[in-house]
Amino acid sequence: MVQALTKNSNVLKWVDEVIIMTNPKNVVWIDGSEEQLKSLRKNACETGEIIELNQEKYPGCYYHRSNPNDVARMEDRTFICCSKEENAGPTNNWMSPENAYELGRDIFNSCMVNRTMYIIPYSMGPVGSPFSKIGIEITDSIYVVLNMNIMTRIGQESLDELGDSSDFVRGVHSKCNLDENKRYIFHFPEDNTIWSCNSAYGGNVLLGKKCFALRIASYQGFKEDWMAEHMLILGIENPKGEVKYISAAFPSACGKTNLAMLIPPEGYRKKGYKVWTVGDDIAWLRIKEDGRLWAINPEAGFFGVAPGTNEKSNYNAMMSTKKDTIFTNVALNLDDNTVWWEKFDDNPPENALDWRGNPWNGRTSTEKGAHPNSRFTAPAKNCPSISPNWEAPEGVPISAIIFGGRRRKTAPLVYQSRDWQHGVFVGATMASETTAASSGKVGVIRRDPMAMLPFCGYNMGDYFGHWLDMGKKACNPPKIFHVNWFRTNDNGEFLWPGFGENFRVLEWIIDRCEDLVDAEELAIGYIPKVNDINVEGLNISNEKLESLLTLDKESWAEDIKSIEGFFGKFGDKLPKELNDELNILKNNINNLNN
Ligand code: GTP
Ligand code: SPV
Ligand code: MN
Repeated sequence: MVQALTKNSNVLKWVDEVIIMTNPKNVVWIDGSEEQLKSLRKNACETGEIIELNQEKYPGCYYHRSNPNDVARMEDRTFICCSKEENAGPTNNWMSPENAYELGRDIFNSCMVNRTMYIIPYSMGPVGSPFSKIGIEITDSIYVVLNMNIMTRIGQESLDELGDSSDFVRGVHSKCNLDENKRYIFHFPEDNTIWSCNSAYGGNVLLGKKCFALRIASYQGFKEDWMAEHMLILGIENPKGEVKYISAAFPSACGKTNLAMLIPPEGYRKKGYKVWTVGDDIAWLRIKEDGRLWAINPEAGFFGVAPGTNEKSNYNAMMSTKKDTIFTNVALNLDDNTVWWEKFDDNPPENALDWRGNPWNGRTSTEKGAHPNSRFTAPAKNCPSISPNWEAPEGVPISAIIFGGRRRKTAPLVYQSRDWQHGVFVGATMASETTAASSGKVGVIRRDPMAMLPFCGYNMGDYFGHWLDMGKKACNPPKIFHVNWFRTNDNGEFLWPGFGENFRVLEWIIDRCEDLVDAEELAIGYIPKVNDINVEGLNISNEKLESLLTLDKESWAEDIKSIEGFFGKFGDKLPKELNDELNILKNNINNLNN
């Protein structure tokens, strides 16, 4: 028997159960040492699971291709397994814990014969922070170990932090045979347990991320008075050196990483403005004695969308990937053993392999070299804009919360909610076009409350109630805004330049929080006066800006119908306050005269 890294009997008993179920050839406890990681990398290179990249250009970097049937989260295979179906709610797939455990046991049965089992203890959040939580993931994938090492804090420290406690999230993952028909991601919020089988990709298998830090943690937060949200966290430093923090919830592949690492336009930089990155995907928030919401980033790395990322669009993300990074499903340049993806630069490689591993010529091929959901896993500490407070155990105080999605029309560039309750309504009625981050059709508008539709571990009606409650408990809650970088003209072109220029909108948001700028109160909330968005140095006509800020009665009326349909699903679970807000919106839109 291998030497365990802990004497915690809760851990040892559970590990034994999983060993009996999966029957591995070897068992390895991950202690987090560089020596152990080195030998795992070597091993994975020998089997072809990962490929070592050009170590001069990309020191410490590796390349991985997942099975072509396994390249994104699978929402239709993701289940919340709580005892009562009602508690999973109308937006989640539900399976009873008995059935899910039985099905899972069947699939896991002896699935690790001839394989090595890795036991990864990890902390979500800086080890020792009062916000942080411990998880243990058991997996048969070295790729998972190496990614978890970047995305979380793994190893002995986390076990030491856990001590004798039974308060840890139990994750079991096996690639099994990557059989799509037997692929399941089961969450048991009542047991702090996650079982994932037949996948080896991203959010399905890095169990600390979406499975724990959102689905399980959202339920823990509901029970324990805190919040787990699909949000980036950033700090804006003004020329006086004061930093205000903002968190923002956008659905998958809708711009969180980009906004979190934004570089302000030149005019602002010259004046001394700066953006600091705290997190790019997940925030855990708690109310402190000062009545404010404080947030930590529970992760330690970025699992970012590769295509579209380049030195112009997101310099800080590009720099984050220059060392100790794993690239998944991008193109492999065979000439110099480096990576490439769409919009990486204007110089696609001619002698390359695409994300499927087929020969690919970037100059002549009509196919994409990288999968649209190809990703980099990069350590947060590599990021040039990483905040000096990104690991502060007490978190950072949040001044504003921003919701946003991809909307061709309807939602204006930016607006502010009238108060917390209205802000919760704005979040609860968010909608966005689907993206390649999840399998299924891309570009379809769906309602995605707080960008949490695929990630809420309990009934979303109760989740809305929890949001309302938290606003009542915090005597100084953040102001709530909504943005839309994706409005288009009749030709389908984006009206707003986006990316770094989004800073102009953040400035208005911060000024609103400080009462430094006026606004117009319209049907949906407070909208900027056209002259209050600073467009200095930006080539955008007043006409265009006005069109970004207008409300179209017809499309809002349509949206209201869709909201009514969506809210209808929740029955009694929908908080009355949200219906009140819907009625206000209906009245206001009815009274619009365009
Ligand atoms: P997940 O990691 O899936 O949660 O995604 P994310 O929300 O972090 O999205 P990310 O920042 O990776 O952006 C996804 C896509 O949106 C990329 O292709 C970007 O190029 C594009 N994008 C991001 N910001 C903007 C913007 O301001 N304007 C426009 N037009 N596109 C943007
Ligand atoms: C997302 O889809 O929102 C992601 C990528 O951040 S994954 O980790 O696959 O969920
Ligand atoms: Mn995400």
